[in-house]
Amino acid sequence: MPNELITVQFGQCGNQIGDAFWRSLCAEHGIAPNGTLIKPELDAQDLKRVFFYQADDAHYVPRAVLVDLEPRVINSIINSEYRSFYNAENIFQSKSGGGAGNNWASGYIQGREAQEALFDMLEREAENSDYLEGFMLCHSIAGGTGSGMGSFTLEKISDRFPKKLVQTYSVFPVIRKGEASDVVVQPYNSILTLARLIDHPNCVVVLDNTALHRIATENAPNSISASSFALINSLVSRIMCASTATIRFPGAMNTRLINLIAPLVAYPPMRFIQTGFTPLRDGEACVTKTSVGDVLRRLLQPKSMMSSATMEDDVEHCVLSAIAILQGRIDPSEIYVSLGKIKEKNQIKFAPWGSGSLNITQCRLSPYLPLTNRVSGLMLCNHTNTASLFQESLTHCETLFKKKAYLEQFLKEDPDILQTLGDSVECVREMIDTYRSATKANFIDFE
Ligand SMILES: Nc1nc2c(ncn2[C@@H]2O[C@H](COP(=O)(O)OP(=O)(O)OP(=O)(O)O)[C@@H](O)[C@H]2O)c(=O)[nH]1
Ligand SMILES: [Mg+2]
Repeated sequence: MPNELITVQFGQCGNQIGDAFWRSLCAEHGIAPNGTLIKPELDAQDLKRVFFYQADDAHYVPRAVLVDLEPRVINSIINSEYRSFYNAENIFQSKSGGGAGNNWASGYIQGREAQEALFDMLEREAENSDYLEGFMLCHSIAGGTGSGMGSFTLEKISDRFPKKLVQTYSVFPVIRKGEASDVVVQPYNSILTLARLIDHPNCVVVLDNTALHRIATENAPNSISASSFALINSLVSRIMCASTATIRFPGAMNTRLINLIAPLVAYPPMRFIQTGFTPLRDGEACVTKTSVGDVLRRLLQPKSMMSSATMEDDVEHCVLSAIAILQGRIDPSEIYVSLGKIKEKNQIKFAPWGSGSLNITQCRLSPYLPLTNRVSGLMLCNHTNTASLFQESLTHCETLFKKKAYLEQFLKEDPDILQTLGDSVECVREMIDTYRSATKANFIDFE
C-alpha cells in the first residue's frame, strides 16, 4: 500500500529548503523540472507516488503546498526552470505581501486569518491521495512566517487531521554563545515555536544552522559560498532525501514513515531528532573505498552530527534511540559484523533505564544517479543533549524577557503575548528538565 506524504513549506527558509529537496527528489526519481520522466523505459522500482501524483497527461506533480507572506522566494521558485512543476493552486501568498517581519505573533495571526484558504489546499491534497500517511512541514523557528504561521498550522493540523502523522524539518538559528542574535527577537520566536513543536508534531528533525554553517565551511573551505544558504541547503536536502529513502525505494525495512518515527520517538515529548551524514564530499569515498564499517565509524563520531548540542557539565547525556540508514552496495554480512564491533566496544552510550540498541536499515540508491559513493549513511539520533540546544535559546530569551526588551512589536499584534511567551518559556524549561532526567537510571520511576 503506498503511503503518501504532503509537504508544506513556510516562509523564506521553508521554501528554500523545500526547493532544494524537490530538486534532489526529482533527480533521484528521474523526473525533469517540467514533471516528465527522463528515462521512461527504466523500471526504477521506486515509489514515486509517496511524494508525487500523476496529472491527466501523466506528468508528475509534487504533493507540495508552498506558503509565504512575502512574494520574493516563491516568485523566484516559480520563475525558475521549475515554473510548471508545482500545482499553481497549491501556492499561498498573502495579499499584502509584507511578510511577518521576524514577528512570531504576526505570523501566527496571519496564519489564523489565512486558515480557510490554506486548509482548503491541504484538504484537497489529502483527498487527492489514496492513503495519506501524513504531513512534512519545512520552516525556520526563528523568523516570523515559518515560526508563527508554522506554529498555527501545526496546532490546526492536529485538530483537522488527528490521525495523520506530522513530521517537521525545523531549522534552528545560528547561536553564538554569549552574543546577541543577528536578529534580536529571534530568541522569542524560537521559544514560542519550540513550545508548539514540543506539543504537536510526532517528530521534529532538527536542522541546526550553527552546525550546518560549520560543516559547510569545513567541507568547502575554498568556496566563497561556503556559508551561503545554497551550500547549507544542499546538506539539508541530503538529510531529507536519505531520511525518506527507505519509503521511496522500499526494501524489507522501514517502508513507511511510522516505522522510522515509532522507534525514534518512543518517549514523547522527547521527539527531537539530530542527524549526521557521511560522506559529505561526493567522490571522496570512492577514493578511500568506503565500507559499511567506515561509514558507521564516522557516523558515530560526535563531529559528524549536524548539531551544535553539547555535553553539559554534571549531566551524563545519552542516546535514547538511533537509526542508521545505509545506502549503496551493501552486503548484509558487513552490517552484522560492524554491529558486533559497535556493541563490543560499547560505542554508543544508551540511556541506563532503556534497552537501547542501534537500528541499521539498508536501502537502495537511485538508479537514475551515477554512483559517487559505494556506501553512504545517515544517522537519526534522539539524544538527551538536545537539552543544551534548548537551554541556549532559553537563556537568550529569558535575558530579553526579564528586561521586557523588544516586546512592543509583539504586543501590537497580540495583547496577550506576554502570557503566551511566559507559558512557552515554562514549557521549554520542562522539556529541558525531562531530557536531563532521562539521563538518570531512575527516570522511569521519576516519570
Ligand atoms: N538553512 C537555512 N536557513 C535559512 C534559510 N533562509 C533563512 N534561514 C534562516 O531562517 C531564519 C529566518 O527565517 P526566515 O525563513 O527568513 O523567515 P520567514 O519565515 O520568512 O519569516 P518573515 O520573513 O519574518 O516573515 C534565520 O535564522 C535564517 O538564518 C535557508 O535557505 N536555509
Ligand atoms: Mg520571509
